[in-house]
Amino acid sequence: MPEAGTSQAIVALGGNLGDRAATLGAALAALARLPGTRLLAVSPAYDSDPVGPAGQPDYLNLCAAVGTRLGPRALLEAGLAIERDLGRVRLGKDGPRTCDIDLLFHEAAPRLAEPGLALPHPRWRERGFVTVPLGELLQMGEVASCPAWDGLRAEVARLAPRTVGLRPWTGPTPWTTLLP
Ligand code: PH2
Ligand code: MG
Ligand code: MG
Repeated sequence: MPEAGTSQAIVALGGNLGDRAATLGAALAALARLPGTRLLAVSPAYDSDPVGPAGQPDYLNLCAAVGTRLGPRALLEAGLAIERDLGRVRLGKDGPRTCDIDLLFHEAAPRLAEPGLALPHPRWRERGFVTVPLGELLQMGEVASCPAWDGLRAEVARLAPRTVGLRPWTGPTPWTTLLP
């Protein structure tokens, strides 16, 4: 049951430096600890070919849904703070990183265009490492029954599945302990 005053929001996580599964687990744990926030579902994870400058390690990518009382700006800034806490190194556009947390959708702000914050995320359709786990997330638990995502679910289902360069992750998934 959705709680009054809470909205669902969907984030995409990725990283390609250090112990990737441990880092994504720590990022999800930190998201789950935000005020008025709980983790609703985490998609399957994918080991993915890097998009961007050549010569960087493969990424680990997944999508997750939270129920939160935080608005989009507060959630975005909390995600950036978590990236910093996890020792994010920014090595140029599309360069290697320990942890990237991108806010894709927020139920309370279906469309938003502010400096540094556009919703839906303007590039969410462009990359299989987002659209593939997103399609799976939208079928999971409380996310599947959220009417806010009905249009999105239909749109993702119409996209050509872009699984090239994606390999289902068979390594550790420390985030499962965070789930209800
Ligand atoms: N993120 C980027 C650049 N390239 N490639 C993969 N496979 N996964 C990512 O998350 C990713 C990327 C910039 O955010
Ligand atoms: Mg990104
Ligand atoms: Mg980012």
